[in-house]
Amino acid sequence: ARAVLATRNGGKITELRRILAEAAVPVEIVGLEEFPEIGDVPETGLTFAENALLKAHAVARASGLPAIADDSGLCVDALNGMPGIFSARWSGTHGDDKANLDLLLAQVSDVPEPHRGAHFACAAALALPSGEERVTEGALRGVIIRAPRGTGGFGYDPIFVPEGEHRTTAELAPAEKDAISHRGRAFRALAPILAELLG
Ligand code: ITT
Repeated sequence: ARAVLATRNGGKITELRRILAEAAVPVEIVGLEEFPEIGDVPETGLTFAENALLKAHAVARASGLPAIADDSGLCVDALNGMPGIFSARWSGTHGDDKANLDLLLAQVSDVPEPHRGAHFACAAALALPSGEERVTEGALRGVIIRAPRGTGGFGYDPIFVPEGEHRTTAELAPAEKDAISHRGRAFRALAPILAELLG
């Protein structure tokens, strides 16, 4: 069966293709670039799960194919869980990873080490053209460091060190990040559902 990956975030696309291939999901993944007529989906939900489902349903409806979406972000304890669902546009410019990361670092510059906890969260959604839906979630706890390190991953990876690690998620090998990441966890939980409903 074929399914559309309902995201325009290049970092996510790379990771999702890798995670789904590793999980041996019996589904052919098609990119959104095959559907240029599908515009951006307004993310008006209040949670990662709501937004992932909104994106998946909009793309399933418009494409006529099952759609898989990811809504994710970084929740910082000292910022009461922000940027959270606003992570992609925290600086005001959607998708400007560098500006988002710099603003976040400035906002926690006065926060002492014991209070620099945070987690990445990911909701993985599947929607069928029939309206049927499933959603799974994953998280990764860690801390926000003071200066960026590493070139892997995307987004806030250079300033996030997972619990029990000394490297940032931008310093991990791709397979190491997938093994522990919010996205790896959410999509490995979705994999058997994809196999059951689409396989
Ligand atoms: P789509 O809606 O097209 O999928 P988007 O970038 O707008 O793309 P989100 O609203 O889910 O998607 O925002 C996700 C943001 O959260 C992303 O831009 C990063 O800033 C951050 N983020 C999510 N997962 C991350 C990860 O694994 N590492 C670093 N930052 C991450």
